[in-house]
Amino acid sequence: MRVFSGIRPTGELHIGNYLGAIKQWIELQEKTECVFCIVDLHAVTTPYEPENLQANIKDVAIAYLAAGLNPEKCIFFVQSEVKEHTELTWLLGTITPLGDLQRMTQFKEKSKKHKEYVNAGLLNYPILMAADILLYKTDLVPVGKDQEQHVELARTIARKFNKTFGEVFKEPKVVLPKIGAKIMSLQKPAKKMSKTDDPRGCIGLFDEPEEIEKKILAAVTDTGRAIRYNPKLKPGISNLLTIYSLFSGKGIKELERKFKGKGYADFKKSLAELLINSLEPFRRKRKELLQREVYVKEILAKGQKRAQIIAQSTLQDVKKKMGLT
Ligand code: AQP
Repeated sequence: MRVFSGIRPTGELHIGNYLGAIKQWIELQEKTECVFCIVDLHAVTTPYEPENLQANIKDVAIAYLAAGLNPEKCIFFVQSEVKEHTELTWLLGTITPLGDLQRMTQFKEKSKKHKEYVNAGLLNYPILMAADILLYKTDLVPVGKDQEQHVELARTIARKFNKTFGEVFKEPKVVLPKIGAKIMSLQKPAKKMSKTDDPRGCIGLFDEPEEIEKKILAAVTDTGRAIRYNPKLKPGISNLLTIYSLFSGKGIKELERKFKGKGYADFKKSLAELLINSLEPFRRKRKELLQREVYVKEILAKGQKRAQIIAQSTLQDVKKKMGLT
């Protein structure tokens, strides 16, 4: 069984990225072969500052390590350093119907958000993601809910390639966490927590205690007083309960009982304390790693070499089947 997943270096990672994706990765690296990528080529499909990109890549590498990825147990590397990703993207593009790309939710949402930046790269994003996944003959793709549709498309592309040219790819399966697949913004609980949205709606993995407290106390709640899980009627409190449950390991029902008769302020204070304590080891580890730039670079270089061996072999098969060699 091989696992593949990635994160865009578009800003500080948040607890949504952690609960939706990284937390599963950490469990999976103990059980099976894992390949994790910093997907910088995906990051340039939305507006970005070229002068900050290298620093953002380094930040994500440090975040991966600080959150618990173990380079002895998984491969991790920077996407643009393994050229096979872009070559396979081109080849897969020739069998991907335009209509499939145009109906992708993320394309529609990001096109609406960045009206001045609706580029062919944004449209082709899912083909690059399919190439990322299929190059490693991946079985499982642990991601948050927002990426499920893209993994579905990767399956469709794999099937079509195998049928047209002969068997090369596996059909990858998405792995979503049972809870936490979509952590919502603290300010707009109808929208997902996102790196590039309102920073007040998002708890960074390395936020300082004062910031965490301020953001949680200012989180939008709902009418009424009860701490009850009901995403339709009480989206704000339900999102906070989900976060509480995932960081404490306590079930939602247990938390409802614990906070019965208490108000939102008590609940939020307790959640802020829990998050400050839970994220403390991440902050500490990150501070250490910031001093070890050479070590981080070596890990990425080693990851690149290991990833490339697999990627080259798959691309060779693909080109042979397509009559290109
Ligand atoms: N709110 C979320 N809840 C659960 N999972 C989430 N993920 C993202 N947001 C949430 C998961 O994190 C992984 C990495 O995401 P990404 O960086 O590749 O891109 P994204 O989905 O576009 O994340 P952001 O934070 O919203 O970034 P920006 O603002 O740059 O667009 C994925 O597995 C994703 O599902």
